[in-house]
Amino acid sequence: MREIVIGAAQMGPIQRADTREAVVARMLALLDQAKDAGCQLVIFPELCLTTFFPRWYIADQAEVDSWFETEMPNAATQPLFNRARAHSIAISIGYGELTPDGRHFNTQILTDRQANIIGKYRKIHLPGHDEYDPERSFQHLEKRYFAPGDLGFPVFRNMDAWMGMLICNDRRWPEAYREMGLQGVELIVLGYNTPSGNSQNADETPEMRDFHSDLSVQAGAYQNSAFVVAVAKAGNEDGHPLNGGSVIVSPDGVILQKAKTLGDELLVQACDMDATAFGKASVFDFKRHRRIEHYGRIATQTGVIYPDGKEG
Ligand code: ING
Repeated sequence: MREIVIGAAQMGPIQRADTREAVVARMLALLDQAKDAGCQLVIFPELCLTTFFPRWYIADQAEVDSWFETEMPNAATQPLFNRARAHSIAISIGYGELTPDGRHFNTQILTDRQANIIGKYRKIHLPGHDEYDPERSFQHLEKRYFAPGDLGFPVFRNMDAWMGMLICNDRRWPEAYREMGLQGVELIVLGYNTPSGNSQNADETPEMRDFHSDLSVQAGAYQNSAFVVAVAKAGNEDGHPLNGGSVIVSPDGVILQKAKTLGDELLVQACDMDATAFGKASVFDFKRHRRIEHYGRIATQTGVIYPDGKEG
């Protein structure tokens, strides 16, 4: 039995005018609540220190950079790391990373229970577009503000388990889970900021987008026999609604906990990492069942090429 009591710390909206200090105060409250609930690991959302700024077209690079962190921890987040260490709680947080050599990433880090950063992931699947798009009801400029991640899909040993991270749109791509599944991952943690509407299809409902989020995460968990914890930043940010619906999903793909509000809300679940073993030794025993000689396209072809040779 390798039980980890996991907290999914969903966060409500962060307004463009909110300070990092005000946000960290909310995160500290969630961390204290997690301590009282017996959590040993707490997951915070994607870009959890700021509003979801890719919804805004920002021409001035200095203003864009103001949404990023140049070091982690830093003055604003050091209290969070200190409290996590005091509570002996490992944390995972998402933030905009500006590297010393000027590269911009949508990043998630993972610590051990002494607040040492033991893992970093940089978002690989960047949705949206890179130029202002007047056709859209709102912008989604992740391809403008972030470079694709350059760290692959690493898996880290933490708390006697194999852990990996994804960020938001990554959860829609089965290849992302499988890259970690092939490293024996037992727990995948991810944060997301998912607009409640589709900027290109006014008919798509928040319920449909919640369905697609759960569908993706449940499939990823089941097909790789791993726990998946998906944590939203939710609610109305400056008039732009984000979906909530954070979930903790079992290696069988079952939703064990799901958030009920669009605010700061902690889900808590004791997860036995040994529960991942049966799936990995039976239906998803990759070594016994996979036939990689037939999977060539997945790793060598980017877009659609029809049988008649025409490109999609
Ligand atoms: N947000 C959304 C997400 O992948 C999106 C963008 C929503 C893409 C729905 C496709 C469909 O959840 C981020 N930040 O990736």
